[in-house]
Amino acid sequence: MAVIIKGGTVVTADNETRADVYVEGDTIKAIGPDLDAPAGARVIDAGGCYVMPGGIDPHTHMELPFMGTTASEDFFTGTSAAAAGGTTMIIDFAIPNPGQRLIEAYDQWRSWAEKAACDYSFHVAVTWWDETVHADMATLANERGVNSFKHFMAYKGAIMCDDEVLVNSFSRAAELGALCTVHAENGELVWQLQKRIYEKGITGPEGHPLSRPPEVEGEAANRAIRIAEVLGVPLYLVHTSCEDALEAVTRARLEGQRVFAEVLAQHLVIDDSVYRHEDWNYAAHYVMSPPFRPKHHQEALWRGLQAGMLHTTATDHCCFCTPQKQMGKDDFRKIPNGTGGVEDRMAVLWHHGVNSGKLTPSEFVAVTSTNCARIFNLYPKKGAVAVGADADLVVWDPKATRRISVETHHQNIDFNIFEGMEVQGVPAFTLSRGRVVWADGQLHTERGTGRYVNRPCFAPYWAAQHKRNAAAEPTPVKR
Ligand code: URQ
Ligand code: ZN
Ligand code: ZN
Repeated sequence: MAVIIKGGTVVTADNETRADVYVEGDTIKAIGPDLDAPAGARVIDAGGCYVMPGGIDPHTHMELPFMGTTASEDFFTGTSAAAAGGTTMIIDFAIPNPGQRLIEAYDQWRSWAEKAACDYSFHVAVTWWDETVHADMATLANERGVNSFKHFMAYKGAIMCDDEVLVNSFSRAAELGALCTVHAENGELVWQLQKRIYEKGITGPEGHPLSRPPEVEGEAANRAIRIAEVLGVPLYLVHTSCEDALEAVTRARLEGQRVFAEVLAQHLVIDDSVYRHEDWNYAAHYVMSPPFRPKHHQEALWRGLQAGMLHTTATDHCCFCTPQKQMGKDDFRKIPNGTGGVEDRMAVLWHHGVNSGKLTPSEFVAVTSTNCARIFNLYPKKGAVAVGADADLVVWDPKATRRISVETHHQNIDFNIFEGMEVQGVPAFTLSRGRVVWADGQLHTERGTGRYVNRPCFAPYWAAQHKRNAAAEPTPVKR
């Protein structure tokens, strides 16, 4: 299948150029002014539009088994909704139960993802430790294209890592040339605060943010950063939601430590007033961790994104419908944690980021696609408009408007956290490896056309870094 995208302005993380883009099969074949359309090629008129790399969402949880239920969005509906919003790749998570072989969990998630409609990859969580975990991390890193291992510092009694697991796993990742990622909340503090708040008689969703104040995230962020610093392993903080965690990232980066940080689109525009809504169901739909914060944290997060201390944007798309949220009707601790957003991330960021002047179109491309591709070693296959790159592209119409609503979204959830938000700037066309999967306001996705994407480790670089750290190894005093 050949497609030529004519008359658009190509926007990369580096610049904007008026150019046509010619696609043949899965890849971009030519970029330049006034390209000829070969006979039979589909012609897309991109006049007045931007042509950008398809979005990459580095943080989703399709069909996640969690807190006694399973997320309502599966890999087909979730990647279709992503395509409707201009995202053409997700990085999801294979999360073993404590005691379960990492390889077994990875295989489980791979089988679930075969129905995907756009490309995907997996971070693999380390939720326990013994020699088999040590071995499985090598198999995943060297043979399954996994270069990032996730650690939940929250969720005590379920998938939480203590410092022993963190130190063992971070050390192993350093040897393998892999990246460590963390959900940074002090799980013990959360556990104790939840209990105290519940016993005070606060059982509704308003108890959720009270049990996870910003300090709880700031402590864990700093602890993970310091452990990574001592062990010489690169670190990536997921869903950085508050000033406390951002300050820890900023300090480390200013000292030259290799720390990256992610911010969710929703944490940039939604504040904690949602938890005080009179309707229980409404408030419960915003129960996710870390929670939504007081407004001043959003202003700090926008500054962090502009300053390059936050590198990627994501959604942590983890959907639970109202009946599922009501599992916590009498106890906020039992409300399944998670919100949707994979379809709305790019439009929300364009409207509140580019239209407001906070981000240039190139910076928008960097934080929605290219930085993620570079950090997770996908670039330039992904995250680029370049000859030879995968033809994951979005034709972005900066004038078109949309009112975000559960009535019109393609996500498999009965609520939209951005309900009623008017945005200007939406995808007119989305291509997934050369297939037009979104056009004229209609989805054209097909089950199973998505492919798993290998992400090789950074062994050469990190091995050198590791050797450099090793050079500083102390030697015994001869006595
Ligand atoms: O913690 C996560 O990232 C998963 C379990 C989704 N839920 C959430 O509240 N963020
Ligand atoms: Zn998390
Ligand atoms: Zn998550």
